[in-house]
Amino acid sequence: MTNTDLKALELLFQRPLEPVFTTRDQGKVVLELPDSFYTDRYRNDTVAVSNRFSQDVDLKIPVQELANKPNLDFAKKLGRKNQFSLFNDRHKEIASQLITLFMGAPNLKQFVALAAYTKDRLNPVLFQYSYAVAIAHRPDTREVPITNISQVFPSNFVEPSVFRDAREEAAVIGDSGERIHVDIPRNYTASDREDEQRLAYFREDIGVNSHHWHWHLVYPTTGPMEVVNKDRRGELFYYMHHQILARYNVERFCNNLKRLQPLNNLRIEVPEGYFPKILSSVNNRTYPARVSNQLLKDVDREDATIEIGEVERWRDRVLAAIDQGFVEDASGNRTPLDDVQGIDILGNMIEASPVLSINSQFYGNLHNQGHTIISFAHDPDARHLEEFGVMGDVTTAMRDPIFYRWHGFIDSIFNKFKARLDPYNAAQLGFDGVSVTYVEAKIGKGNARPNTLLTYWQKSSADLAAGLDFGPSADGNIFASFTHLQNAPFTYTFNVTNNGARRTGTCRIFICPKVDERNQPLRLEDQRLMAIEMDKFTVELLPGENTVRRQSTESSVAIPFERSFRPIGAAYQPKAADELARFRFCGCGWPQHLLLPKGNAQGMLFDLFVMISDYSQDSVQQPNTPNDACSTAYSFCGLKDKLYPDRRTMGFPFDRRLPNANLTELVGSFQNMAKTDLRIVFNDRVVDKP
Ligand code: CUO
Repeated sequence: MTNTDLKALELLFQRPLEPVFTTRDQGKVVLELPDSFYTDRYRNDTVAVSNRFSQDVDLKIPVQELANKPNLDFAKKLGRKNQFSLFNDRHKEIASQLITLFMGAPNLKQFVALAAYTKDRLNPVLFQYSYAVAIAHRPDTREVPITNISQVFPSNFVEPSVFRDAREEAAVIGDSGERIHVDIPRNYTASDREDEQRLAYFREDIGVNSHHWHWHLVYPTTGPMEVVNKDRRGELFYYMHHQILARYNVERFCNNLKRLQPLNNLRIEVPEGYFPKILSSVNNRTYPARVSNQLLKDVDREDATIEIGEVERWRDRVLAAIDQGFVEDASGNRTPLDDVQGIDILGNMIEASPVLSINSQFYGNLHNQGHTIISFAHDPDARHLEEFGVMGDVTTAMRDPIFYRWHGFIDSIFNKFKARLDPYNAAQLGFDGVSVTYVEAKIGKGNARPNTLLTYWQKSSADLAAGLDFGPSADGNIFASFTHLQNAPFTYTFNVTNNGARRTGTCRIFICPKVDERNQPLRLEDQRLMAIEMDKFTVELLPGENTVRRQSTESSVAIPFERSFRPIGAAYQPKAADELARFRFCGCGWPQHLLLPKGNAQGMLFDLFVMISDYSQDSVQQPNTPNDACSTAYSFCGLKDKLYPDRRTMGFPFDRRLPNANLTELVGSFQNMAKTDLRIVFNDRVVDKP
């Protein structure tokens, strides 16, 4: 990146707790601040401090004086050492004002100045979130890569003893090339006495949690309208979380656990406890735990108040609206919940976005306040001065088994709405003259058995240096190794006959579990709700026979490992323009290493389903905006500054009831669909990342 202002912006993601005047990029770069930017603590020492940190740097980036210093009183309620929650109304309001302030900076230099000035005066998590939202949405910061949250706040993602090891390694071994990779232990949150621990590899995966953070960053609920009001955002809230649940349920089957129980009763004890053990870097305390069999309570604290009864009232109103088939705004105007707009209206209303909800006074704030009640279950009236648990924070919520139970309940509301719509009919499902005659998924190029896919453990490493505040700075990266599920890359091959002129179709690939945890066959209705989207892409069909090939690594739901965990620093940035464009990623996307569920040792059985739908019913007329390099995971994340690129409702064709009794019949009735049995075999060994 040549422009030093863009460089400065990238640097502000590093070392979130350190003052802005300290060095960044492994001690190589420093921002030169106007004296008036120094906080009171350092105001009398500006010369000494800036001299100290500007020795031995390669680059000094001057920061402009601010035309007007902003009044930051609106953020005072959230202290620098408090936890920040996107589910908390007051915090969201503060973030909204800060995002508006950042978006309003008149040019790049003033944005850099504003960010540099505010960073040391605000809660660090609030700053990093609002700052990243602004970077993702300002037209002049398109080139700035958003540093992965697991690298900005690594303590939210990994077991804390690793930081002691990392600091020791960095302090003792000067040359970063000689340092060993410190090991992040796995399976450290509970023993196997806790059945839910079988899913820890999924819930506590770094890529899963950083995806979730990034999704909520791209789709905030508050802020300026141009940031919040995105095409089909309410529907995507439903769909992205619905897919997480489908995957979670399937993952449970793979581990001999039964389907999750939606948390539809807030008045009985919650059997699942969770002891996260991770540290919050803002206050250096562990996130509070929730004991087993905790009863949820009304929350009555200075930083949050919510009664369970209120959440239940909102739930009942939302369900009544679904049963009636319409919603009402504050003036009593009715909007029907139809098969196109309905799900989007419900998504924004249930999540809820106060600025997009059709009537937030009446339908309330159901999903967010559920997070709040659960996250304060251990200290609902703050008598113990504890902050919220992991459910209060989008970077950590997916670690807790209860996340899936709460979202399972939210998902059941959306599914109820979808079940009220007519089943898809032949005109919607079919594609005349197009037939899929062969389906296969196969590992590698050699003689692998078709339709047998493989998962295993892999040991990889991520660089934690950017987030190690007050750690060693002048000498390079600090790598931590961690073990995660991985799948052997594979290729899909489909033969498609086109009995007409050249035309375009959309290829939609899903895997549906065939059996439950007891190996019992699932009904189509269950398969439909647990169908996992694997990929979606456009295909050109020539007249006659066509062979469609697609790599698993090209999936429209996932992003590659390297995008989630790229090392920090100029040395790691590609130089060529096209590579740089690809590198300018958005970190939103399901981690490629969890594209496949784990399967099991015997080989877990799935239906691999493929459908070629009629592109003339799928296509979207895009506004004329520049191409975007973050398009890889568009099924889950949409496209930056563009419309969602598929006109069908998300999850099509499995988002609504289907006209057949089972999947075999469905595929038999529509030539443009096909399926085959697929086995996913899990091999219980750890392989080092090549
Ligand atoms: Cu993503 Cu509840 O919406 O955590």
